[in-house]
Amino acid sequence: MNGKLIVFEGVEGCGKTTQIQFCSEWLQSLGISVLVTREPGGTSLGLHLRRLLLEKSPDQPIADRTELLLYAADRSQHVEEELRPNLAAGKTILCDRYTDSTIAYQGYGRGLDMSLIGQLNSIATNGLESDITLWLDLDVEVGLARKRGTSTTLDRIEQEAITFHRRIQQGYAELAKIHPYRIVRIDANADVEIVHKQVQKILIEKLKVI
Ligand code: T5A
Repeated sequence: MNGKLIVFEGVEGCGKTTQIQFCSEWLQSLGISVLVTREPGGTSLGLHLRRLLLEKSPDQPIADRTELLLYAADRSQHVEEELRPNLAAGKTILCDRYTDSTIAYQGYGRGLDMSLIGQLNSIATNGLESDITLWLDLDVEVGLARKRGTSTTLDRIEQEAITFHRRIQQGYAELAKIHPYRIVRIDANADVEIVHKQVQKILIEKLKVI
């Protein structure tokens, strides 16, 4: 594959969407062909799954393993319909969340079996890994406060207990230790422009984008 898959990860409100927008504009200004996408919801089918996953329905709670399977279904469709064809066409893909989200949220957060998650990630991606994953490291309280500042309602997962979000944060820290070459930590507490400079530096150093 000629293109590059750059994934942004982190807890709720850590600034992924903001940084992906900045990064996309920067890369395009360099003449690089960019695709911005996300999980869940990077395809038409995925948009339906995203709604099922994130809308809060107190009468119909989603079982943890069902949730895991829905994220895997979203990813499988996304990889086949968007990621592989665009990588083959040489695009640089900026993806909001990928396999590490499932390990962090359904593994560390929900406590589901890690080997089961590994198997499902492998089936859903058919072996497609990111070229680099940028982990925007931010305290969960700060991220949730940012979300509350901009939106009147929180989605099903954002409404989970703070202990759930802390386990996810811990999960990302452990994943970054386990995969030091693929996952790069970025301090997401800084101003938007400073975080963007860190993103630029890492992409220049590690992916030689310029
Ligand atoms: N999920 C997903 C799983 O459980 N398993 C999986 O396998 C996958 C793929 C997705 C949900 O699904 C879960 C994780 C999530 O709960 P989502 O709506 O895509 O849901 O939620 P998030 O990915 O968390 O995206 P958010 O929009 O909530 O957060 P972002 O994109 O990280 O943050 P952003 O850029 O929107 O910024 C939030 C606010 O902070 C401000 C922004 O202006 C905005 O107001 N901000 C800053 N403020 C100060 N300083 C900075 N540096 C700032 N950067 C941004």
